[in-house]
Amino acid sequence: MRALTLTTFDWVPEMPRGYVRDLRVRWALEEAGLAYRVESTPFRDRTAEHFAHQPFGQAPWLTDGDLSIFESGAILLHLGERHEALLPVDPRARSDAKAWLFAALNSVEAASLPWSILAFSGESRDTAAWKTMDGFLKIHRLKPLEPVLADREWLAGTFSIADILMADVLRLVNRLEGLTDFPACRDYLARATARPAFTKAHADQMAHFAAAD
Ligand SMILES: N[C@@H](CCC(=O)N[C@@H](CS)C(=O)NCC(=O)O)C(=O)O
Repeated sequence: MRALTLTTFDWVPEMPRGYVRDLRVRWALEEAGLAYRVESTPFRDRTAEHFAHQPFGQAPWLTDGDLSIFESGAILLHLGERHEALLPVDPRARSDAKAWLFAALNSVEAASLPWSILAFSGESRDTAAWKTMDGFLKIHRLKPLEPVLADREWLAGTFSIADILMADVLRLVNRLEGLTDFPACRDYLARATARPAFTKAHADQMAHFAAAD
C-alpha cells in the first residue's frame, strides 16, 4: 500500500477555518478508511516547492507514492479509483457519480464561488452585480438542483465523491444564507454532514489550524 500524504496550509485566518478544501480530501479519506498523514506548507510565504505541487500556490494537494495530485476534484477522483466506498463499481452509477462530481465543481461551484466572493465583500444586495450573481446561482443552479435532491438520498444512488463535493460546495452557500428557499438542498446537506467521516474531517481541520495559533 502506497503512503498517502495530504498537504494543506500551516495556518489560515479564522474565517475560512472549517471550509478549507483539504476538508474534502480528509472527508474522502475518512469515508474510505485509508491511512494518511497531514503535512503543512506555509500560508504566508509560499515556497517554490509549494508551486511545484500546486501551480496556483493553493491548498490542498495529495501525494500517493511518487504521484502528486492537485485540485480537490482530481484528488477525489484519484481516491475514488482506489476505493469503492467513494465511487460505485456499477458502470452506470460510476458514470453518474463522475458527472455529478463535475457538476458540483463546474456548474454549482462555478456559480457559488463568485457569489460568495461578492457576499463576503459586503456588496450591497441592491446592485446589479449582486442581483445578476444571485439570480444565476439561485435560478439556474439551485432551483434545478432542488427537485433532484428532493428525489434521492445521494446523487449517484449510493454515497460517493460527488456528494462530498456537492455538499461541500453547498456548505459555503448555506453559511451565507443562500439555501433559505431550497429545503431539499438543506436536508441533503444535513444528511451529508451528519456522516461520521465529515465530523472527523471537520474536527481534524479545526484542530490543525488551532494548533498553529
Ligand atoms: N480549485 C482548487 C481551489 C483550491 C483553493 O481555492 N484553495 C484555497 C483554500 S480552500 C486556497 O488555497 N486559498 C489561498 C489562495 O488562493 O491563495 C481546488 O478545488 O483544489
